[in-house]
Amino acid sequence: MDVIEVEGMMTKRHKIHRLIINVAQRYSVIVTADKLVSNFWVRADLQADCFDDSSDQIVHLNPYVKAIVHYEGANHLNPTTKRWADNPNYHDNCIDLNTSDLKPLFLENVPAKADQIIYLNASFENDDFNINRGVINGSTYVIDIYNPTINQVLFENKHSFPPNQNVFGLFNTSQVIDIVVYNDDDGEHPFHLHGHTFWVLGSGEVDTEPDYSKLNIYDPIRRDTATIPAEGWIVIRFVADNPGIWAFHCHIEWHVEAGLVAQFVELPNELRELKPPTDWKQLCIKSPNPYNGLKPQSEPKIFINDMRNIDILNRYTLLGELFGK
Ligand SMILES: [Cu+2]
Repeated sequence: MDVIEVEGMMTKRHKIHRLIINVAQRYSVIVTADKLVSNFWVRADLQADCFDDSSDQIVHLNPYVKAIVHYEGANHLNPTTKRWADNPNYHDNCIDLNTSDLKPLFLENVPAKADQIIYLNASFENDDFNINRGVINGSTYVIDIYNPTINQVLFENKHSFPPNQNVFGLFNTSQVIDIVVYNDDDGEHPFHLHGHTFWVLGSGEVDTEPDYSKLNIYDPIRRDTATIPAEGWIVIRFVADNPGIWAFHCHIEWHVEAGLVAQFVELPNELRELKPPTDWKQLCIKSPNPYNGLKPQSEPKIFINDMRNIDILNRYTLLGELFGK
């Protein structure tokens, strides 16, 4: 099969027989059905080695998912095709498809240098309550459902934000921004940027360092989700020309809840000029809070996707404030 598109960017055809894809990433491929009439296995293997060692659910999970490609006129028996024999160790590398193999179909004018470089260190650490939290530059993001950053910018004209909002970039003018992320964690993280696609100028695995003279600014691919290898790094570039408050976060969903989130405030003056209705503010103030900030009496279960779960986050915030975090 040939890769032809990565997250909205058309690429030159690149032949593969195994597509490595991480959470939130998207590719388009063309499969050429040119074999003799028969049945063929299609395999989707979860790379269990990329999971946290402590996640015992792997034991109960079948990491090999199969389907059948059936040519018209073939029999209705199971295929007998075998998996590809090459690269038997690919499971050990929780990394993206080699970006140097992927080339844009149409060459782009990538800005030659950045106006601003933002350095982010991502890690996981236990907090004072022994809860494992995602941390960026020493700070874990705590969601503020009552007064989110966009409301603070729109309705309060704020230029500085509470430390736990992890606002690591405030771009008042349209600039070329480089984000250099060091992953201090021993697990990989697929980072996703809202509001933009970014050029992937380079990335590296453990025991390597970014070298600006070796980054690809000639023909990098542009995408919106890129894997930062375990204890590795990535350098991405984008033009901050889109008014908004944009999250840059690991797309493993519980890592978001755990706080592995950065925010960028982009062109706040232009954002305010959009003059959104002030009713927006009420949407957040009216968020349900059945406990009124008090300790819950008996609520043993956490219901994922249930509004009560949001309140548990809020409770965490309250505890954090009480203990002066
Ligand atoms: Cu993550």
